[in-house]
Amino acid sequence: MKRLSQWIGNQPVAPASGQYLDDLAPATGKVIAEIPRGSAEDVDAAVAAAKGALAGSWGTSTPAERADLCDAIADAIEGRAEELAELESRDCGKPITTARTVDIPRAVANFRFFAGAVRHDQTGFHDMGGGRFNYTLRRPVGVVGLITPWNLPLYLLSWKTAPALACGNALVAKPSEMTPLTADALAGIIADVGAPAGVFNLVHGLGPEVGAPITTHDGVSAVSFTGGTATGKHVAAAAAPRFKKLSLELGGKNPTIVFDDADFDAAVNGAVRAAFTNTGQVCLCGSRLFVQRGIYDRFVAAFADAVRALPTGDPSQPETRVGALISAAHRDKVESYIALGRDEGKILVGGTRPALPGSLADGFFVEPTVIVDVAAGARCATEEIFGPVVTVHPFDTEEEVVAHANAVPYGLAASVWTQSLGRAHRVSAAIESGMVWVNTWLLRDLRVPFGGMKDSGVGREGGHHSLDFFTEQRNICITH
Ligand code: TXE
Repeated sequence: MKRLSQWIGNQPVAPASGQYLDDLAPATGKVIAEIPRGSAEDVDAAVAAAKGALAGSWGTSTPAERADLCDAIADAIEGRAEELAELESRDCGKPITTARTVDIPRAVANFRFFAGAVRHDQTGFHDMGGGRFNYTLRRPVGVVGLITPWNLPLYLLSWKTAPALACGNALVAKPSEMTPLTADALAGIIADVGAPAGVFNLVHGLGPEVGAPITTHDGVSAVSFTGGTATGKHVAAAAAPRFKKLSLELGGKNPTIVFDDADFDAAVNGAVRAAFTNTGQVCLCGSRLFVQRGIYDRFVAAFADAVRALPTGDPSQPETRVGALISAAHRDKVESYIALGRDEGKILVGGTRPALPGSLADGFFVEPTVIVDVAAGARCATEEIFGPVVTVHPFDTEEEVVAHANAVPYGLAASVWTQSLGRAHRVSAAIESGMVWVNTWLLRDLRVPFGGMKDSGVGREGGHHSLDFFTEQRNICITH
């Protein structure tokens, strides 16, 4: 059994508490590792190491040097891609194919992208005439706290680590206690490729015991958090009175909207992908499917057939599309919504646990589930479930479906399927969400603003938005 360490100043160290927590494999329910039960003392040590890095050579590093470091990290992740994909799949219960094709390649891309971003960055120059002008410097924020969830562990940790490092900050990162393995590997990689000690520190442990001390620590100047909306409220309340920069990427209850002029087969495939990628555990998943009345019956039949055909079960098998849920507690939550769906509507597909052989029998699996004949305002259709469950609703008009789309507290993402150019623009502009995909879903360009509105979060990351978040822009006004 692997026992992990904290990583402080490039060294693996034991937690001050001397205590460890179990890390389970969701596909079997078995303990696969022990992780340090971190505490405020470990966070203090990590912040001190980070400050030490900023006071040393890292504090005067150039963008080109930091870009080279990010490229070296990308190369090292790429060199260990298969090993990391297996770790991620085992730790999350996610299909190995998802880990191989989405999680790990994206971690590589994040480091390469932000290496390029700081190499090519330009800052402002404002000429007032008459020998008066302004120029803007970017400077690192300082010590930055990164708090990340369990659904896309390395993907999201690297999405924050890469720009934060490229901008010259020193980091204190806290991965989810449920998925620590690839974060541990990343800390080792960053030390191995020669990052100065203290630039990247990793503190494992529980949210209230490690995450909370990061958000309240006076030495931490900015916090980037991805996780649940309820936790995001705690993080915001802790960070606001201390005037920390804050980026919050929270939950979603995203609509997939299919008009009767859509490319039918593409829309069916897109709606399946949107609902069930990563076993429905992506904040961007389309868990509310609205289908225009003229094609509703035909669409629901084809959609249900496609969902029944999704290979569900052993995450280590390359053909598996739907794996395990992250934990027994999360499966209980998902099943409570399926029970609610049975009362509020009708279960058309799934709704039960799959019968799986051997050690998988103790895993946290639920069949991909489709709920129909349910009001658009029902609880199972408006509250975040974060599992392989989708509700399907007919609609008649654009106005009606936009009203449904906007009638939830969340505003993260949407996908709209139509061949009408005018309708695509009208509906996309009317939906209250940070991102809308038209005739596709989860097609990502790392330059664009990524984030949500309403209860889905505050702030944007991606491209120069990440550079803006992870730097302080300082304007210098000069006359001569
Ligand atoms: O997330 P948490 P959980 C949603 C999804 C899910 C729900 C809860 O609906 O069912 O959130 O998931 C750390 N101060 N999403 O409970 O608790 C925690 O240790 C500081 C959406 O796993 O928000 C972990 O590292 N940090 C989401 C991180 O916060 C705290 C992805 C996220 O955990 C803390 C995951 C505290 N007081 C879940 N308490 C998405 N947007 O993709 C916990 N943490």
